[in-house]
Amino acid sequence: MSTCIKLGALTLALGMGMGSAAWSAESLQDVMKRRGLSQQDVLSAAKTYVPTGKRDEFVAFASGGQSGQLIVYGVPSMRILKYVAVFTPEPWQGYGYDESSRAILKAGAINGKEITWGDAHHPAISETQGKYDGQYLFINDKANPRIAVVDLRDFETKQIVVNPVFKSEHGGGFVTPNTEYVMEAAQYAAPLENEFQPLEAFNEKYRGGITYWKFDRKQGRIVPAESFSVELPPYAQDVTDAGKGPSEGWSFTNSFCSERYVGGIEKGRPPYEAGCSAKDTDYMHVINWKKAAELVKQGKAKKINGHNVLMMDTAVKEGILFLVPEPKSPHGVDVAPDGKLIIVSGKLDTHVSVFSFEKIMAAIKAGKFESKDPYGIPVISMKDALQTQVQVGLGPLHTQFDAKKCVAYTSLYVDSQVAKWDYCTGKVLDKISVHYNIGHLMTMEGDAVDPKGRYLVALNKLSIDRFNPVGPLHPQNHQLIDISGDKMQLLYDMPIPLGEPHNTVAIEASKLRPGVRYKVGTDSRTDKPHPGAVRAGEEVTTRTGKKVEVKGTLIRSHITPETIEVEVGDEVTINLTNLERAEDETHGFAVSGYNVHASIEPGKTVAVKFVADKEGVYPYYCTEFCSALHLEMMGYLLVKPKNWKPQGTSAIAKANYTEANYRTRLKTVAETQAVIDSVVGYITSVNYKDFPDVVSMVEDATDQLNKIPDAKARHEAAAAKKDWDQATLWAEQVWQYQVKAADIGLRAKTYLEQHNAKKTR
Ligand code: CUK
Ligand code: CUA
Repeated sequence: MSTCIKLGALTLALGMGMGSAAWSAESLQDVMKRRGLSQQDVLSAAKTYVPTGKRDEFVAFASGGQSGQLIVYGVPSMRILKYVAVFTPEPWQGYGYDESSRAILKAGAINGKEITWGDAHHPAISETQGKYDGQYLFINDKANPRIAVVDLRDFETKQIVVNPVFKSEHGGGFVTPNTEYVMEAAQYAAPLENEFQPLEAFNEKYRGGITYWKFDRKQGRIVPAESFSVELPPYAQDVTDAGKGPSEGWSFTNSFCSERYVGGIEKGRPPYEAGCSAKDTDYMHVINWKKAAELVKQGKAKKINGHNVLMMDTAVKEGILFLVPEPKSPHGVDVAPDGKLIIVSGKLDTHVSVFSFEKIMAAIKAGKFESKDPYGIPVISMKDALQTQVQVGLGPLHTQFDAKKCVAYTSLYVDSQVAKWDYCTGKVLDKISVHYNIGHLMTMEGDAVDPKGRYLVALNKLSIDRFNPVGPLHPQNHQLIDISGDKMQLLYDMPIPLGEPHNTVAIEASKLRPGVRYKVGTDSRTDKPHPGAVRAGEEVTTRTGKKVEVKGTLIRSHITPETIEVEVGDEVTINLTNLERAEDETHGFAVSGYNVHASIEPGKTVAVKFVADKEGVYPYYCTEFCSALHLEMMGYLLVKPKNWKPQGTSAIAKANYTEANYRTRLKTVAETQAVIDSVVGYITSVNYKDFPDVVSMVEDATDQLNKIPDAKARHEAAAAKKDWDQATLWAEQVWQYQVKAADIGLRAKTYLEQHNAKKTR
């Protein structure tokens, strides 16, 4: 009988304990020989390998590029931990398939059109005094100018805001040192108003700009009404960075087409690539954002599309906007940890240019400008702003910093190399080849005021021959490099099967403190109590006109309710609360054929909504393998024809259990109780309270055991009435609760044995 087999398995598992590990007889040398590994390979492996049960020192967040997601992985193991759904629906997390997450995506609609993808480039972790604080993460969408907010307490997207004046952006996701603002610089110029203007009016009507999105840390949300933009010339702004330390209050934004070139290869005009690289220099925009914010408060901004824009003439008049020539078609702009230097790479130059903030300020103070641009913006001469230029190699793009003083790393796209150099002495210290065509690069907390060094990840644009071929579309290749010594050492190639990542940020793992459960009844997308939440025993289905609303619950291993009956054409809302407290006890919820899915983590409440527009029978079920009786975590949505009436004698078929069946169940229950008692006996005989993980397992098991009295009362009441069907099944339910408790108890026992728990009695 199935119950006996299951009970047998429990007893067996209990008796076996940990078992003994069977070690391979092969030695390390044997394995090296068999797999053709060098000493260097083995050393690299030892530097990246994180043994089972151990964790990474750093957690990296890579932008998912066109996938519109965020990729989370550990460093140095390079193990992928999660894809966080941001701009794109993601069914596992229910993102875009339940009501609250749909509302987040809907808020990102442009001109009333829902956009279901994004081109995510730059993730940025929130900062306090220029240090990563691990609370929030921001990421931009280049294609549809938007910024998203991810809360690192639960790694969920909480907000998407649409830029009110840009039609394209790129320099987005970067934060000011106390996360007062999230910066978003435009890219391809367009009229700020939502209107048509011919390309002939490019110089007069097309504009760039930079938006400073106000962030309310307490609410964990961007406040659009307190955000503003600074109007900029149509120079194709690019990457942005915030000043820090002495340069705090200022921001720096590149541009790559100060030629204001308009292409048209189909009309016989040279293409953009020729026209936008014709001049020897472009402009770095130097902006005093602190003062800009004050000017906006004083009412000096113009409302465009209901949004505050500080116009160029105001910015010039108030002395908050300056230009500095930089080598043509630059890409990266990176402020050094001390906030004194700004490092710019010209893609078509072999140098990195190191600008001095002090010199820029001196020129501004002295009113020493070489010219004004066509919009009247003062231009500081390059030589007045430049500290030094260092020849690093071909195609320099982005720069990151080391914990070691003055040490920087610059990616060389054309050379497919990383250059390590000293920005104080101007010396190149080392170079390493990467595979291939590196874009961004990342050191640990490498753009904060206190970089951690240790590792560098090269974000390569091409992987070509690095991995097993998987068709013409190749995986991305993130290469892990050890930078702790004088010479850089390549440790690991990591294929990323989602793209294209542009930038990545990594934080010390200890700074992240994500929760394991929500307060019961929480809407995770608003962080507020969910109106559809109910507690155990309060489950209810109500009808208002053609609207049917279910407020139900989930706990191993049943969904309450198990039947939902509606009439064709009804609008159905199903709210479900996960009553579990246990870590990792997520339930999923799907209804056949209605394109809804929810991921409901412990404590969370989620609603799915649809119109039951076709009569029929629709099973619903839990989609996470949550327990031994997971498959039984199911129910039926019955969509009945209009005015349907039951025909003849209708009753659910009886099982015809006997008193003997009931007694057998009771015997099983008693035997299982003995198993539970023995496990409880072991756990309480050791110092289990010293292990928080075990304490929460014990809590979880207790939750299950606490449900037994109710089921027991029911089987006893049914037995008193000689209703053997009900009596047997409620006794079976008692056993189900026992099995779950025993399962958790055994897990706790194994844990304690593996962690050498000590006998206390
Ligand atoms: S970007 Cu792609 S390599 Cu969007 Cu910062 Cu430089
Ligand atoms: Cu809950 Cu499967």
